[in-house]
Amino acid sequence: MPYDDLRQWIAALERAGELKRIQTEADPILEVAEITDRVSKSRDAKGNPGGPALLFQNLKGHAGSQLLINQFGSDARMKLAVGVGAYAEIAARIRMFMDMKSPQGFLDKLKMLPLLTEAGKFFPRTVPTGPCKEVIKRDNFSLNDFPVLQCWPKDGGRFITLPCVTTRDPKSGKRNLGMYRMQVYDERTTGMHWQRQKVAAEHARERVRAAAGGKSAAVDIMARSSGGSVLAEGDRPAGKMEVAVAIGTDPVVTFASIVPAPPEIEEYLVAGFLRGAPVDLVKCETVDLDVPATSEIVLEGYVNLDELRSEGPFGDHTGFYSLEDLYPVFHLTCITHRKDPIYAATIVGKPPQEDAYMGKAVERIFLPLMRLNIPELVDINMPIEGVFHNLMIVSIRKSYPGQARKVMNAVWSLGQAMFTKCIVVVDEDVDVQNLGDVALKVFNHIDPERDIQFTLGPVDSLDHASRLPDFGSKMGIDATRKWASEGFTRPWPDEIAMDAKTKALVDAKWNALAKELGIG
Ligand SMILES: Cc1cc2nc3c(=O)[nH]c(=O)nc-3n(C[C@H](O)[C@H](O)[C@H](O)COP(=O)(O)O)c2cc1C
Ligand SMILES: [Mn+2]
Repeated sequence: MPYDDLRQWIAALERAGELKRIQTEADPILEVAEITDRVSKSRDAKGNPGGPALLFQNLKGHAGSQLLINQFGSDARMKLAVGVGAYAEIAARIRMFMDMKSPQGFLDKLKMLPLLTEAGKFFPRTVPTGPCKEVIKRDNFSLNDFPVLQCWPKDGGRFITLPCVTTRDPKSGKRNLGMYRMQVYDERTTGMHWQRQKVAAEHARERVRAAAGGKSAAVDIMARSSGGSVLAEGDRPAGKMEVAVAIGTDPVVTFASIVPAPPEIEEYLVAGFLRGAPVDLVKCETVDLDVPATSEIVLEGYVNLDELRSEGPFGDHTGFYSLEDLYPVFHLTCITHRKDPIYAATIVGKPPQEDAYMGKAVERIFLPLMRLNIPELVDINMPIEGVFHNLMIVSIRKSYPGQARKVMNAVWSLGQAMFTKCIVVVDEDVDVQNLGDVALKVFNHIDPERDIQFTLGPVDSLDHASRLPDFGSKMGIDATRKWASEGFTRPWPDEIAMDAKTKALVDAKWNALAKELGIG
């Protein structure tokens, strides 16, 4: 059963023993982060990492406020959020829809009806009103009313860390949801950290292009003072772009905000698919956008197309601070919220933290979709310490010479996978989920000079090592076994394995031997 809102989700977490209420006073400045970080890095009685979700109920300076954090912060909770026991269930549902063939006759059409009926449930619905309108503040509102966190000592200030930011594509009218952190500048102004390769940034660029009368095809609206924009600072056209932000939604909507959906696909549809039920939306008060009806808090406002402001630093999920840079500025025009709103937050920092489990869910759910472009893909692993964009290990079924390099290029061309700094390609007999197996085979099998592929291209904005911000090099390692058709003619050794007969002999003696040796 899908959760209708954050409160149903909190109740479900509590029933599952996955939530702890914290009555001890905690300061949203640094203290909540330190507590949550320790919990994230703890293990339960069974040795599972992540700790429980935390509902802080006694926040310094915010009497009566509640703050939810670490809601996705374990494998079990992330699966509970999307309502599955295993991500393979979602992958199977995706495949079911992808496998749809054109019906050949009446019977085929009949068989397809249940699928089509199910698909009908995915589309969001607009409803007249909802709980997020219980309190509407068009004036006298302030972000200081909420226990917004400062996560790390050198952060530029307080940041809204779990915002579902919605914008509209001026051309197609489609709505996007993206999670882009927001630095609180004052009671009614924040930063808007959409990185230039993300969908909301493109929505802004579309508006700049239109306002510039098509003067420029290539506009970097977030050009640093060092340059990089075709439009000089003074030439940027004036104009506004409406933005709305939902904080504290049902867990699937929040999760949908981080999925790298193609720009043509509304995340509300993704959320509907994952929930198996539509997301109910309500119209905003002061902007022409829709937000989930049951959101705890909604911030409405706009971004000026010609305004940038220094944002950061911010302790990020790389384990390092992302540096100060110029980003758009969000001006609030209205806040609506539920009575006694629950503020939802996360912290990012050295892994593992909450976002690691969200990333793993994305990895598993997107595998069947990646196979649409890369059919030879067997499995992928983005190890948590690789912080998603630094390392992707992929196994492939190799069928022709040079295929590993084709796969690298395919990954680098695939949406946000373009940011992957290192790709390691192995044959299908390597278990990419077993990093020991990967290390053994990869480093045995490569001739480094021959097997490493470098390329240049866009890199993650969070990469602090690239030669330039957002632009740098990437590396692929072809660790597949090389073929004669690839110029490798030396004999290839067999992998060591004991023969079955000897194994059976030792199996028969093993109980006695294990006792004698004192091993399990
Ligand atoms: C906790 C968290 C914080 C994030 N913060 C940002 C951010 O500040 N800026 C950004 O561009 N992406 C951020 N992301 C990643 C985006 O949410 C992700 O790339 C998403 O796909 C963007 O949506 P879009 O493809 O519709 O642009 C964050 C992800 C998570 C899980
Ligand atoms: Mn999107």
